[in-house]
Amino acid sequence: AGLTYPERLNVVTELLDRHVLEGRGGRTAIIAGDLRWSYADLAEQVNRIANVLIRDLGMVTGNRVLLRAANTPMMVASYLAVLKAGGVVVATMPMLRAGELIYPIRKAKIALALCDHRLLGELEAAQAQAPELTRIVSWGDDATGSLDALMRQPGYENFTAADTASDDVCLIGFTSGTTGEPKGTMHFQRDILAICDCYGARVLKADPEDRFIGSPPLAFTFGLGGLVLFPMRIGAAMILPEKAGPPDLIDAIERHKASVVFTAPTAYRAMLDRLEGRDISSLRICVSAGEALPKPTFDAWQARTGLPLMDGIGATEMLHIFIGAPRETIRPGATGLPVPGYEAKIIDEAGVECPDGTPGRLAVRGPTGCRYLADARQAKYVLDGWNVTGDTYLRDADGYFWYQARSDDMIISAGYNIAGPEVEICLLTHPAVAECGVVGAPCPDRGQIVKAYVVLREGILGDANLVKELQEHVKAHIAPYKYPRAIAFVTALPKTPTGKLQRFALREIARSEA
Ligand code: 3UK
Repeated sequence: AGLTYPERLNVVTELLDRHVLEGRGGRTAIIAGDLRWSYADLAEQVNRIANVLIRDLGMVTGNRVLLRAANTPMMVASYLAVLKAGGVVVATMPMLRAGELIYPIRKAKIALALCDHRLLGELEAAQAQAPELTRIVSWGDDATGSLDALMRQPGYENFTAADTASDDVCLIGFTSGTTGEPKGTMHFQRDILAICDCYGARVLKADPEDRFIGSPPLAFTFGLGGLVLFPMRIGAAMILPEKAGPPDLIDAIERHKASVVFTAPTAYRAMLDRLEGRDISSLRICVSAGEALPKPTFDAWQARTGLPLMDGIGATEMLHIFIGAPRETIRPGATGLPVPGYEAKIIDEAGVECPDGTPGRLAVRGPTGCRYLADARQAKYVLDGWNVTGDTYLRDADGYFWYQARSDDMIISAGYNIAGPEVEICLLTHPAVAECGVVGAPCPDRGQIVKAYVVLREGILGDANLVKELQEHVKAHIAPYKYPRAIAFVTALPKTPTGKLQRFALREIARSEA
């Protein structure tokens, strides 16, 4: 994809300052409720924060800075300010508790944090147990010594970008750690441009008049790319709703005429149930990532909006999406093709490439991955430059990649290998089912049985008849041995902070219920 960047590169010069220098400073960068920041406004806020970092807080190039905030304009400005000052961003999900904040602080030895004052409590509680964190500066309450007050100092409106190398580490993204301690994945200044120039330019293909919106937190690289980097690379606007649950997302799409949306399959399903009488016709590009996109969800969204959902698999390790398909080449049910600039392959247990059509482990190589921060697991998950994912996939004869399951989510029942997601997809085609999670439950006879946890649509009662009906539904549509022998009706499913179904938590529940 022709990705050569100069040896010295500060990504904020390219993403932000260039727009101002080239006369696009008046374009809208951020829309948040009634607030509008032009590119010039944003550039000034970034400069002010960068000056505070260097002049008041003693940050030097290469220092790591923890950020803690929801998706707000100040979060965006702080993020870019750390990059412009040559620091390393460690952004944390707003919903993390003190106990979860300690790990990244200690692992990355972070001395300085910037924090929205509304989220200070948990960070201060973490600090009590992580003495490496010596300084927390908050914003939003305009207190003495707050970031707001420091930013207003005279002469702070200009700032010269740190002279960073294109391969200086500039962000550490922590994985959600569903399979052990979180892993810190390190990314370079140039990686940030690379995702814009690969996925953004070649697959997403948005334009400067687009208005981007979505729900993933900016601390999750899915949100960072989709809501901040992709729009900025082309001078488009980002909409940052105060809340980002499905009803708020619909409100904000309608109010601000959003045209590009980034969210997870669950949110698309939840939005579908709430579109009655709403006008979301401003949308033209809808990206789904974070979890497998079931074909029934693709079909329902297309039937309702006329738009295909653009599936894409990404990972914190790779920074963003590395398999997806441009709108004109989408194959419903498949994740897509390697994003230009990336290579993907399917390997067996021995690391040998599988023939087309045979499921195996997905491995990926490209410009943006993958280096872990001080982690012995590098040797296990990065082989010869290939990042070995935890996903089972197959490639068809045309080169499209089809998701099967997380490798540890395969259910083995009476000798049959059953992919939980396949059963979930089938259950989702039943009109009573809103959400579901399918896992293996221990069984003395069969080793495991297929057990489904089902959230029903509003107003539907889960009884023995419905259990029977759902089981018959599965048997009628996929191989009968895959049917869920046990079905439990629940009001909600366990999710990670990044919105993924926690199948391991369901497995625990299934084990305790067995
Ligand atoms: C799963 C998918 C099937 C898959 C992410 C877009 O999700 C992101 O990063 P994480 O590190 O998780 C990675 C894992 O999530 N997954 C993501 N997308 C899909 N599975 N189909 C999909 N479309 O198990 C993968 O290994 O949290 C997504 C952009 C940036 C990201 N960090």
